[in-house]
Amino acid sequence: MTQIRILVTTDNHLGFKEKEVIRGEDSFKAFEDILDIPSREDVDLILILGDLFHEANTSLNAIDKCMGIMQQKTGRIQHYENELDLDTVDSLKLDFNTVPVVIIHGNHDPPFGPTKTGSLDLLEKAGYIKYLGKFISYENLLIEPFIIKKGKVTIGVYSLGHLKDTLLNYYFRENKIRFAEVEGLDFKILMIHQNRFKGGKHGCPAKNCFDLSALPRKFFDLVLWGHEHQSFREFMDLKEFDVHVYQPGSSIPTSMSKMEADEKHVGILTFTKAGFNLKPIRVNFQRKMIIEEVLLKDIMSKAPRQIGVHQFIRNYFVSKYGLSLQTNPDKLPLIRVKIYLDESENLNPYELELMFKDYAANKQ
Ligand SMILES: [Mn+2]
Repeated sequence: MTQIRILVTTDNHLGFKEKEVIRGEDSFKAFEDILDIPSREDVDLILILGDLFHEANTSLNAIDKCMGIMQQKTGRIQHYENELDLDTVDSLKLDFNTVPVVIIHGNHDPPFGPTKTGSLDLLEKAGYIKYLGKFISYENLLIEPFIIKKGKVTIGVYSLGHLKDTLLNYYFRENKIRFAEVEGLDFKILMIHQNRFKGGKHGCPAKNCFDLSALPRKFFDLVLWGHEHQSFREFMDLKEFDVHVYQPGSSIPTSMSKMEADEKHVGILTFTKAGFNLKPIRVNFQRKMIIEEVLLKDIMSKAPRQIGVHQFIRNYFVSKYGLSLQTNPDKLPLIRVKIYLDESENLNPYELELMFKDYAANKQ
């Protein structure tokens, strides 16, 4: 039975904190781990849902490292138009062991300037990726699917690179964006990179987000959602919108929050003529993230008199989380501790930062 196996990843944020000594390589290490998966898992194709790069004005370092990793792991492929026939993909390969990579841009790596050029255009010209979802105008836009075929299975991938949520909602509301109906598709999927509605007071979103009800009803079998960093291991069944969503989440954390502290995953979607399923895979390279809030009063009640308050706070967290001095800086965790003080209490933040210097990968 024919199977199409697709690795889905997003928000790799290559170049994030690239100037820092300890975690400058984190984004590249996680990406390298992810691109090692296809050789183990018999993957036909990789989809990246935006924010491959952390900066639109991508540094040469980030582009160079990204190309270096792709050269080794996914290789290059000849230019292909609107269809990729996986049965004949071998004839398109420019390098040994190539896995095609299909991508949209996110809010961090959009095309910009008068010529609307971005780093993804560079990668595409070099043969490393197929770049979808970039449009010059959204006035009366008919989005055609990118067709992926293998044996008897045909998937239509509709793509929409990041656009401001309010603007995108406006275009949909005014019926300016439509999706082309194509005969013979077994599955229709949509790749987007937007804020997702996560509830709010009286059904009103707390911040701008893409209005899912704008999508045509029962049109898509699956929406692949980039931009949201929380990593999910299962499909979300959004009943009110009649759609299944898969949100792999970012491959590295770019903020110190509880939502980002969870383990990071990518997913492998397996399509057969009969349906599809998801296998989450943990990203190998990831730092432990410790986030805690304490009242100074509470922890100091256990402190012996002769020890300084800053030192005591450090010792408290060192023993609570089993922190240790590491010979391998990759093993250092990310630490964010909030300490609440009474009016009578005082702490020196610089002194505290110094105390944790050798125990944490992050500077602030
Ligand atoms: Mn984003």
